[in-house]
Amino acid sequence: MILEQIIQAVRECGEMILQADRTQAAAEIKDGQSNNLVTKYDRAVQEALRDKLLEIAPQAHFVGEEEDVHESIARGDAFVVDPIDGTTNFVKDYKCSAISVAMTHDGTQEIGVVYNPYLDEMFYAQRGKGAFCNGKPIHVSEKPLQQGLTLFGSASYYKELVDDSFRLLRLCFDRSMDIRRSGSAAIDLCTIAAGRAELYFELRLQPWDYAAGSLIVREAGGSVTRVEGGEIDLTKACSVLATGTGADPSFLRV
Ligand code: 2AM
Ligand code: CA
Ligand code: CA
Ligand code: CA
Repeated sequence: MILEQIIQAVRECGEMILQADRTQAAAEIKDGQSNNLVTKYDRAVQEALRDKLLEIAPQAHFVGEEEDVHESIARGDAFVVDPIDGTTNFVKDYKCSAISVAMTHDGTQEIGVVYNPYLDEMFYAQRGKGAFCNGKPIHVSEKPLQQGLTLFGSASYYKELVDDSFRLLRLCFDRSMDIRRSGSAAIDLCTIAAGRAELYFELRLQPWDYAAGSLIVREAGGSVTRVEGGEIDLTKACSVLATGTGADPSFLRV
């Protein structure tokens, strides 16, 4: 079964994150931005994933965050991979990062796997077959936001979005019990999928941040759209809003 094979590959690569030599985790700056980091482990995990995943499905395209050129996922099978989601956390040894792998067919997610090696939590979903964490079915929360938690990503690396992010965050803060910020979009999406929080938003993410997690949320019964409404788009960066069944996010759109 391809799902089990992907899970096995991701689990093995999770071990690379846990075993990383902290003295070797020197961060380089990406795209000339001081808060945009990459380490040799981002590249090493991605290379290991590429080898393992293309052995499982040699016909598939491979799209990874640290890849220089991004192939199209529009036709056929493709893997959309974030080797370490939460690189800043990894560099800080904050112990909140994940591996995110989606498999798509003709541009639609068929399989999503997100692994948090620090908690040994393996989240996965197959389209139409429900969502699971470590073998147990998971479901989103039914609670209204007033009895819930808001998760957000600050999109701090897109300066033009910061004012809007914090304006929306304030709206959520006033309507929920409290707010949380993990630093990993993939973990945030799985936190919604597992019913541990009620609403998550971030104003700009890349496809590898949400390709797997968004399928897991939907298969857990939740909703994933853009913040402004409309479908998320796996071919480019977009905003992401994920909710359980009890949270009404319409206040974010006025
Ligand atoms: P990353 O760690 O894989 O880069 C945090 O708000 C979320 O945004 C993380 O999932 C992080 O993924 C993602 N992100 C995307 N671009 C980023 C950047 N330039 N700097 C920091 N986080 C970024
Ligand atoms: Ca990421
Ligand atoms: Ca990453
Ligand atoms: Ca990154």
